[in-house]
Amino acid sequence: MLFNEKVKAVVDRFNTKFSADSSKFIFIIIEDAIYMVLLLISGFRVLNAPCCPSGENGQCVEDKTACQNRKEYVFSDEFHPTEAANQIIAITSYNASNINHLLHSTEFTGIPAIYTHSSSFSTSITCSLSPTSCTINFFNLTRDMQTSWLVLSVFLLAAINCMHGHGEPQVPCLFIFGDSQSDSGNNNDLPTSAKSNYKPYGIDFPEVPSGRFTNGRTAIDITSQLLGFEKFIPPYANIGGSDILKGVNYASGAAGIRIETGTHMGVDISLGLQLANHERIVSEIAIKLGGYEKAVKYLNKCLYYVNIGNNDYINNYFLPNLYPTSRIYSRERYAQVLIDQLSLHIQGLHDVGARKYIMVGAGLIGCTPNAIFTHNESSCVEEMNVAAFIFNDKLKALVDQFNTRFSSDSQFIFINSTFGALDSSLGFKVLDAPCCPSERNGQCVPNEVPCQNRKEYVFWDEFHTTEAANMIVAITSYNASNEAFTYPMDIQHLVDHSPLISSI
Ligand SMILES: *[C@@H]1O[C@H](CO)[C@@H](O)[C@H](O)[C@H]1NC(C)=O
Ligand SMILES: *[C@@H]1O[C@H](CO)[C@@H](O)[C@H](O)[C@H]1NC(C)=O
Ligand SMILES: *[C@@H]1O[C@H](CO)[C@@H](O)[C@H](O)[C@H]1NC(C)=O
Ligand SMILES: *[C@@H]1O[C@H](CO)[C@@H](O)[C@H](O)[C@H]1NC(C)=O
Ligand SMILES: CC(=O)N[C@H]1CO[C@H](CO)[C@@H](O)[C@@H]1O
Repeated sequence: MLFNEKVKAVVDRFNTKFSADSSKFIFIIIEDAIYMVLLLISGFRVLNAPCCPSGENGQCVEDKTACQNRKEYVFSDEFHPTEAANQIIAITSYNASNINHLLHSTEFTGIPAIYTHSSSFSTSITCSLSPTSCTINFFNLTRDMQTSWLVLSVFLLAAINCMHGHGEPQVPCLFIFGDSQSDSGNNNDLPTSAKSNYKPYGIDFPEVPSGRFTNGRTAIDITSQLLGFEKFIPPYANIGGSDILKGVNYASGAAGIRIETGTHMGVDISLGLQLANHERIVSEIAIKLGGYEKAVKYLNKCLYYVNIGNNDYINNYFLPNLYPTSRIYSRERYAQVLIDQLSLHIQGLHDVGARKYIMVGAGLIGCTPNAIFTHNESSCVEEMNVAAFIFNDKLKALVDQFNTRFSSDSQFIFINSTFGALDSSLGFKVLDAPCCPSERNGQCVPNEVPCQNRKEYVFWDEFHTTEAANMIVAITSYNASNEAFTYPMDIQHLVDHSPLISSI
């Protein structure tokens, strides 16, 4: 930066000195943050790893095969940008107005639709080539653009982290508990119909269909990228050669807090079993680190993401022909039973070192295309949404209770998944129909061609959201200003928060 300032001064000086003979000097600098925003919305996915296997000197190893998806990589080797990244630099250097053009272009992947109506953003971007006041201008958005604002500020944040973090995530490890919203392959080899390792699932994911129940990345995948993890957290079922010290994903499609939830589709891994799997991983970590106490101390620093409960409604309570719970419990009572059981499991997690928790509430389960179709209604099924609201109120209260009880060593946050509509203000056009042709069970029909304009759909299949919707959720959970969405703080602040760690 010091160097750049001096170069700029030299350019000014030469332009004055040689003004008589029509010499002209220009100075090109794109602010890191702006550059990163451009990269992100242009569809780059890998920001801090090289495309080619690189040697000690940072250059490509001779004759090794490079990555296939080169347009998604910013770096070709450990130092040099890819052609795709060069293109962004060249285009914007040639004509700075092209920055605006890029931000509004539909040819690019990413989620540019979000930006189409934030006009004050686009004006401010133009000024970025003289990087002084731009960040201030980002804040000049009207109230009804608040969500876009959140999205923008986080992009910037992610950008800055990527630029300065260089591979070190903001937390050393992330453990994931949940259902199909977070599953990344744990159900692939289970005898169940609740699996998604077939096309068109994963059509926008770099590899083959991995077992994610969406077209691309899940919300927690994106969150992990915002946190600076280079690789996705591996599924428990296929840890392979992964580094379990960075975390494990235990989430299982169809699973719930209750053990019987979702079992009409086959076997799943309910929250209790996910916890048992975690205990096994903790033992392995203890072996690696040389003792249980050392392991617990390490595990204190990790993030624990718990996103479960939707299936206890969708694949239990609201299937009265298959499960008796709705005859046994009122909605109020059922929510309490779920929260009591969740509370016990969290206590178990705390016992093995968990200190920083992200507790995600139930979503608008009455607004899934499946709920609307099967109830033969034209809009959301209110009865289901009300059940989710009751559950969420109790979950938020549980977060308060834990924050009080463990105030000396732990921090819990609650994420309100019913907050904020994913609607046309964010560029979504289809809110109530799935992008992929779906089967009676609500999942995509194998090998059918899905919709082209996937960024305009909230739903991928009849239950699960698209990567575009997941992106909004992840970004707003990461940096939000509204207590109705993240309570009492967002993920970014949770990461920074340091309770008196290391109490065993
Ligand atoms: C610069 O780009 C903008 C938007 O893409 C375009 O309207 C304008 O004509 C271009 N200017 C020049 C000098 O090429
Ligand atoms: C900020 O917004 C106000 C109100 O819309 C507008 O008058 C002003 O010109 C904007 N400032 C910038 C720098 O865009
Ligand atoms: C759905 O509702 C419409 C109008 O109320 C009715 O005509 C139709 O038969 C219903 N379909 C099913 C499958 O229940
Ligand atoms: C979640 O957000 C919705 C919509 O803003 C709000 O009605 C509800 O009270 C919130 N729930 C909690 C538990 O904060
Ligand atoms: C880096 C960044 O964008 N952080 C923002 C997160 O959101 C808060 C408002 O809630 C802003 O003040 C921060 O600047």
